[in-house]
Formats: sequence, structure tokens, C-alpha cells
Amino acid sequence: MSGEATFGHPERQSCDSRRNAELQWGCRLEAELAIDAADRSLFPSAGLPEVAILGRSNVGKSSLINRLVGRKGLARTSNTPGRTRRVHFYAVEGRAYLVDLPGYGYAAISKQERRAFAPLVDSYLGDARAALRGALVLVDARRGAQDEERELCAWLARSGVDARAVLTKCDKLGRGELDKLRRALAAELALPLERIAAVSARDGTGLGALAAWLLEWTGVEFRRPDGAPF
Ligand SMILES: Nc1nc2c(ncn2[C@@H]2O[C@H](COP(=O)(O)OP(=O)(O)O)[C@@H](O)[C@H]2O)c(=O)[nH]1
Ligand SMILES: [Mg+2]
Repeated sequence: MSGEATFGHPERQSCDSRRNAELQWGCRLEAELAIDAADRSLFPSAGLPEVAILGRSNVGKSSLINRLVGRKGLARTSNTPGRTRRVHFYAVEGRAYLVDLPGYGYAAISKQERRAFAPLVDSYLGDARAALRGALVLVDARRGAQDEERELCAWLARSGVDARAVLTKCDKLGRGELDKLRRALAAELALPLERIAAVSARDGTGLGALAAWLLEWTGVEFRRPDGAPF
């Protein structure tokens, strides 16, 4: 019997050890567009923990996803606002979904407490998804929060969703300005200061805070492609 593999198929063993070496020395996260849903019937029914990425068109949702998973072209980015009209579920390490929701910048702002962000955003949030662990509400650092962001955060709070805000495109602003903006946004959205991140998908600023939130929500460790922490 000697000479026969005792601990599994030899090829499998070498795959496992390669994988271990990659984990130790750094590798990209495995990420793929798992579901491209044009309506709610295609949303996954159960299983992986989900993190919703919300924000108006052009705020930087797709760029942030690409940066977090270390792939430039995974989520399509665009200069044309309103491009995404579908819900994209990106599976990361086969263990969690980052959910890229359509920008809601075009929906009429509701006067009542009606949800009117965008039909698909409404149907996703209205589903009371058991798998939803948290929501990132993105706000362009140069524009600040508007009625939609305030309404969205209020609605998420009432619905018991752990919502946190992310100022995007912070490479455009100085450190002092960012601190002020974070404080102002915390007050505006009625969130504690430690739930406001300030990031740049362009230069990687602030992604450590996001990685910590994502770890807490999904158990997945988001790292730079070389394996170093953000
Ligand atoms: N300067 C800067 N521009 C960004 C950043 N993130 C996104 N953008 C730009 O903003 C535009 C919209 O980005 P995109 O990710 O497609 O936004 P989405 O519509 O919310 O998915 C694109 O032109 C991006 O290059 C950032 O961190 N810094
Ligand atoms: Mg997008």
C-alpha cells in the first residue's frame, strides 16, 4: 500500500497546497458576477450573506466593488449616469454577495414616506431579505447627502438594516475637509461617526475601514491583490 496517496488525490493535494501558499503570500479574491437580475424573481432565494451597495448613479458603486476585489473590469463602470438597471450579485470567494444595486438618482423624490428610490432597489429592499447583513450607502464627497440619501438611511434604520455611509472619491479632497465632511454627514444621516467611511477607489484611501465592516458582515477578509491588508 505504500506509495498510494493516503490523504486524497495527489492532484487535489497539490491544488490545496498551492491555495494555502496563495493565501499565505497573497492572492486575488475569487469574485464573479453570479447573478444579473432584471427582476426580483432572479434574486437568490437563500444562502450567502449579502451586502447591499447603494447610491445614486455615478457615485462610484462599481468602481468600489472592483477595487475591493482587486479586479478593474469586474463591475462595469461608466461616465454615463443611469447605466445599471439590473441588480448584480457578485459572489466573493463563493461565500458572500456584494450586491450592486441600480443608481436611484432618477427616481422622483417622494413627498410622503413612500420608498421611491428606483423600482428594483425598492423590490430588493422591500423583500426583507434574511441574507442582508448590511448596507453601504455611498455619497459623493463633493456633493454631500441629498434627500434621497437621508430618506434611504431613515428607511433602512426603520427596517432594522445595519446601514453605514461611505463618502466616495475622497482623492479629490484634503484630509481636513474629509474630517469635517464625515462629521457633517454623521449628523445629517443620524449615524454614529464610526459608521461613516471616507474612501477612494482610485488611490485606495480608507478601504481598511470598509474591509473591517465587510469582515464583520460576511466573514470574508478583503485584502489587496498582493495579500496585504488595505
Ligand atoms: N476621482 C475618482 N473618481 C472615481 C472614483 N470612483 C469612481 N470614480 C469615477 O466616477 C464615475 C462613476 O463611477 P462608477 O463606479 O461607474 O459609478 P456607479 O454608477 O455608482 O457604479 C467613473 O467615471 C469613475 O471613474 C474615485 O474614487 N475617485
Ligand atoms: Mg455601476
